[in-house]
Amino acid sequence: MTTAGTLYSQPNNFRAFRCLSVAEYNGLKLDTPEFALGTSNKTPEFLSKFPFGKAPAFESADKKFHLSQTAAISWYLASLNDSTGLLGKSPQDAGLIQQWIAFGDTDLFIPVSQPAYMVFGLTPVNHAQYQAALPQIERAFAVLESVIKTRTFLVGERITLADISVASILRVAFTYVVDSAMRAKFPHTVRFYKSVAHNHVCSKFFGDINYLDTFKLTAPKKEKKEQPKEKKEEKPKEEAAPAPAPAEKPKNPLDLLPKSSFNLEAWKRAYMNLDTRGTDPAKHSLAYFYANFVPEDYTVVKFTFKWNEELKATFMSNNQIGGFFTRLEASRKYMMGVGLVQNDTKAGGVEGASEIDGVFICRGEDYLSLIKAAPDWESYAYSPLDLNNADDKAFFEGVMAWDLVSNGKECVDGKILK
Ligand SMILES: N[C@@H](CCC(=O)N[C@@H](CS)C(=O)NCC(=O)O)C(=O)O
Repeated sequence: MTTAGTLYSQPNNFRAFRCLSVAEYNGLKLDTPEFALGTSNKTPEFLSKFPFGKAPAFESADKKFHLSQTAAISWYLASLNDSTGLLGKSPQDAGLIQQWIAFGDTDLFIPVSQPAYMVFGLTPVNHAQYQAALPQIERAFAVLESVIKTRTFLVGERITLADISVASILRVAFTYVVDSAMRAKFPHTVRFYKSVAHNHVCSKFFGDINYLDTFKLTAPKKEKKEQPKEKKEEKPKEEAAPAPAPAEKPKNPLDLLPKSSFNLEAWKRAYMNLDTRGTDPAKHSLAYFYANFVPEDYTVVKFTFKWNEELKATFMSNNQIGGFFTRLEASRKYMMGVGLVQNDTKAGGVEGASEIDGVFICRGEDYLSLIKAAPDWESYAYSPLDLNNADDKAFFEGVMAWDLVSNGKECVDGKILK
C-alpha cells in the first residue's frame, strides 16, 4: 500500500472514519499518530499547518501539503485513485456526490448533532430545542428513505464517497439519537446504512455499532458542565469505538490475552435468557456463572453513583445508568454490567430518595481502562468485589438478581450492559 500521508485525529472520530475508509478503498495507507483532542490540535506546530485547529487534519507523505475539513480530505483521498470510482464516472456523478455530502454534513448532521451534543453534555439539555430538531431529523431521513428505497447506492451502481460520507453521519444518528422506534420508520435507510457501515472496508473503521434502543434526553453528570460551550463542533469522546486502525492490528490490548474459557458473550446470553437465582446451571444464570466463571481472567467490580442526592426521580436515575452504559460502547465487547435504581420504597417510594448501585464484570485486571471509555466515568465510585467474601457475593448476587436491598432501598428499575 502506498502511504498517502498522515491523518491527525483523536481515536474513534466519526469524521476520521470517513477519511480512513476512503483511503482504504483506494489502497492508500494513512499514518495515524497518537493525537489528543484539546492538546495536540492546539500546539503552535499543529496550528501552523492547520489553522482551523481541528481534527481530522491531513498531511501528505512529503509533508508539503496540508488539508483540513473532513469533506475536503475525503474528497482529496478519493481523487487519488480513479479506478475505484469513489468520485463517480462523470461531472454529473461528481455533482450528485457533492450534493449528498452537503446533505449529510448539513441537513442531516446539524439536527442530529443537537440532541447528540446534549446527551454528551457538550450543550445544555434543552427540550424545546430537541423538539425543534426532531422534525428536521425526520425530514432528512424521509428524503433519504424515499431515494434509497429503490437504489443500492446514492449515486450510480457502485459505492461512492456519497455513501461513505452519509453513512458516517448515520453512524452518529443511529448510535446516539435515532432509536429503534424511529429506525422502524426508515427501513431502507437502515438497510443502506448496514450495507455501507458493515461492509468489508468501512467496518474496519466504523467498528462495532451499537444501535440505540431508546433515546432519552438526559445530560451526563457534573464534570461535563465544565465543557466549554463554544466547542459545539467538538467530537465527543464517547463516539468511541475500536480505534481507526487496520483490522489486523488488535483493537485493544485485551485482544492479545489468551481466550478465556469463560465466554462473556455466552454469559450475557445466559443472563438474558435464564432465571437468575437457582441452582441449575442450565436454568439459572447465577448457577451458570459460578459453574463457568474464571476469576483469574476477569475482575468483578462494584460501582455506585457519587451524586445520589441529585437524583430527583426514578426515571432520571435510570436514564443516568442508560446513558452511562451507552457511552461504554467501545468497551462493551470486554465487559458486562447491571446497574440498579434503588429507591426508598419503605419510606413510601419517595421520589428523589434513590441511589444507583451496580456491578461490572470486566475482562482483565485493568477495569478502569475499560470504564474510562465513558466520559462520565468519574461520576461513579468503583471497588473490586471478592466473590469469596460473603458480603461482596451477596451484593453481586443482589445486583444480578435485581433484588438487592441497599441502605434500606430496594430495586425499582435498572439497566443491563450486554
Ligand atoms: N468542519 C470540520 C469540523 C471538525 C471538528 O469540529 N472536529 C472536532 C473533532 S471531531 C475538533 O477538532 N474539535 C476541536 C475544536 O473545535 O477546537 C470537519 O468537518 O472536519
